[in-house]
Amino acid sequence: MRSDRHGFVHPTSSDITPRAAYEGRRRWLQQVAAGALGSTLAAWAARDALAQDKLAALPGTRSTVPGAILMDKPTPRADATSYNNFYEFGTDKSDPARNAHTLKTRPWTVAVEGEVRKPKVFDLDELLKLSPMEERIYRLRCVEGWSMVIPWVGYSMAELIKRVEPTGNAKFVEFVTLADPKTMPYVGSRVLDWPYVEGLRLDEAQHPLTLLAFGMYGEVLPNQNGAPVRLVVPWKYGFKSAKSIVKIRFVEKMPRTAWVKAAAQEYGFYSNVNPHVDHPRWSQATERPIGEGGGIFAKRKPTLMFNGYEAQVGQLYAGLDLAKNY
Ligand SMILES: Nc1nc2c(c(=O)[nH]1)N[C@H]1C(S)=C(S)[C@@H](COP(=O)(O)O)O[C@H]1N2
Ligand SMILES: [Mo]
Repeated sequence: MRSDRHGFVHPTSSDITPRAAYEGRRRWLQQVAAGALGSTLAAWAARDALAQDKLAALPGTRSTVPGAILMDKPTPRADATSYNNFYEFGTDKSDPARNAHTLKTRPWTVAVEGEVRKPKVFDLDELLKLSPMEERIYRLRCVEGWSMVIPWVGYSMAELIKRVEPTGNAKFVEFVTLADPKTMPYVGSRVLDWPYVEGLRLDEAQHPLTLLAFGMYGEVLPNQNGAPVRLVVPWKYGFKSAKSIVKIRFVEKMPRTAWVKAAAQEYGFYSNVNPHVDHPRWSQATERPIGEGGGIFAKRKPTLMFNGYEAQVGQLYAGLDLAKNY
């Protein structure tokens, strides 16, 4: 089973498991039958369920990292928590909010290993206390062409990196996320090669804007947004921001990420937001802000180089051909 970047499931190959084939076909039939109205109703149902959620408060002091506070109005929380990409829970935007209640976020550990002098398995409570929580308002730009403005809570990934002391051989950082078929219904499918793996160059991971996030909107992360801990890399397309991380590996070679494995010609390792380099199937010049009304007819706005963070991160790529290193 494969889905395209618009979330439609195409049940094509014959080597899929019977269950995945059944679910894929059923979903597809539902989508065809229900059309846009069905999706809208599903989104409303998910919002309704969310309104009853009680999440623990997780405040953060306003970050002083340059570029960390975007002046744009944040996306309404109801949109940021009901329009998601988290393929472990389904490929529809409304699937994660509906399905991710099965995710067990405690106990939770994150193993930090590989080319480091001090490898360590961190318990979530240790990670929560590792460094003071900051609030940061970042734009998240999905490769599909939509964007949100989200007040995250967390601290710089650099805080964790300095505690494990990378060796001279550490050139890249690999982020491995949970792949539990018991709690994640789509991990049995072939939508992606699980676990969802992402990666950064070490200097990108060490950049102060690279955020290890534990919360949003002053509360702990809702499951569908990547609880209990995720990455947020604001100058890269949203898929670099791996959710529900369980392992962080420091390595010498460029990691093969889940999206590179799925379609290397479409999703490169760097995936810096770049309005001048189009995706092979669509333009990246503009984006649709979610939550400003108008649905799919909402007014699009220009996408900015490095998602607006060029002043802070442009120098990381001096001399790199960004059309080749997409
Ligand atoms: N583990 C995991 N992380 C993931 C994804 C995913 O499918 N699985 N989707 C990515 C994509 S494509 C985007 S746009 C963002 C969406 O984050 P949000 O739902 O919190 O806005 O999460 C990213 N992280
Ligand atoms: Mo995305």
